[in-house]
Amino acid sequence: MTTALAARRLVAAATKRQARLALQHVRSHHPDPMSPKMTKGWKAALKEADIPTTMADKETAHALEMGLPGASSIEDKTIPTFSRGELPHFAGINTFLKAPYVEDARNVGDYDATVVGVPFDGGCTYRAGTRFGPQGIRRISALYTPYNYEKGIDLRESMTLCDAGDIFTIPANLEKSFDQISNGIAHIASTGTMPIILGGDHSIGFPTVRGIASVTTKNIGIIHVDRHADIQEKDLDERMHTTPYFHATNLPNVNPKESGLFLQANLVQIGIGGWQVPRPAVPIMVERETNIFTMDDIEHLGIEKVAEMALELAWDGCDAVYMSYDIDSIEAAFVPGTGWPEPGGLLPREALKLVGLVAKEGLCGMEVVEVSPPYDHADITSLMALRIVVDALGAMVSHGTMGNHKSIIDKEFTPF
Ligand SMILES: [Mn+2]
Repeated sequence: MTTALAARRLVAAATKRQARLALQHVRSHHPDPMSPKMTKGWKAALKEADIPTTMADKETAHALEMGLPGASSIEDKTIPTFSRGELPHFAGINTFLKAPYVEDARNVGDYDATVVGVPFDGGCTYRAGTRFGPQGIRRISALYTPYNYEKGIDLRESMTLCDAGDIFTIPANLEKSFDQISNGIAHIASTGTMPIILGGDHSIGFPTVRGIASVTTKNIGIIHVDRHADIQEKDLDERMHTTPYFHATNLPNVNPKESGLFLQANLVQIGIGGWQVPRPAVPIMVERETNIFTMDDIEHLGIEKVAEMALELAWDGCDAVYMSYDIDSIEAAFVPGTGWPEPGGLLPREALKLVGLVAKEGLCGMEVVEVSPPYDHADITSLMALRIVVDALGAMVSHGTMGNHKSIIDKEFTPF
């Protein structure tokens, strides 16, 4: 027998075997051979064709104009010589999502949302390093496209985003840094653009909200996701990252309700628990009736229910809601690059679900805090923080609530 004939017989035998196996594996319980077309995955695929590429085309043309035509051997004539815009993902000067850098801070109002870094770790009571948080999040954001397959949206086509760089913080001085931060955030908010703040430790949670609250007469509710309560008056004799919600809920328009003996804060605290909640925080939580959901509550009620209750409580008597997201609310295994890691928190899928549900009703601003790149591994903590931001934006764009907060800005910017 020739080698060729032997090979043909082997192939024939293999084909028969495969046919036999295929018959054995017919799934009788499968409801409908066409049902894969019923999945969200398939529907999302179809949706892509409906999304315009107007802004992407504009960006490509701009990149070519700025970066000069590519070498003659490059077949794709949209590729410039100097990388400009999104591609390649590993190249370029790294703003957040490679959004335009707005050097003249007076121009942030030209955009729907403005990313601003607050590189500050003077409020850390254990591990520092969050001064590198904004850089860490920006660096890994180069990985992302503005398109989300499942949501069927492309941020580039449905909103405008810029990066205003960082606030000039004063490393050794909390109070001066707070004033700088409030100044910056008040300016950003006063222009009508939505501030997206990349922390920084959580001490910035007070001056960020103070900045927004200063340009409106309306009431602001806060949804605070964290493993820690962050509501004692002082820690180590200063307004450290364990204290922002004591001071934020002292602001007149962040604490609008009076119920009985107590001033009831429009603060909702989600994910609180474990062995790191300082006891001095707890009586304040009780006194101000902050609305507390532990991980057990989340397990018992489910993420959807918790989000629904949080929205109801935060919006009650308020005209806008701010979201403060502490990355340490997520299970420590997923966010090693943070100051006070605590096991037993949210899983990434739960966190993203929660953020999407909270943001869909619109936010007047948001922050992601406590990312400490020096303690991170393979950028995973920064990546998670990036997802929190883009998922919030995605939810707002999907639900048409981006820009809704503009109506509350009714006071002129007054410097701190
Ligand atoms: Mn925390």
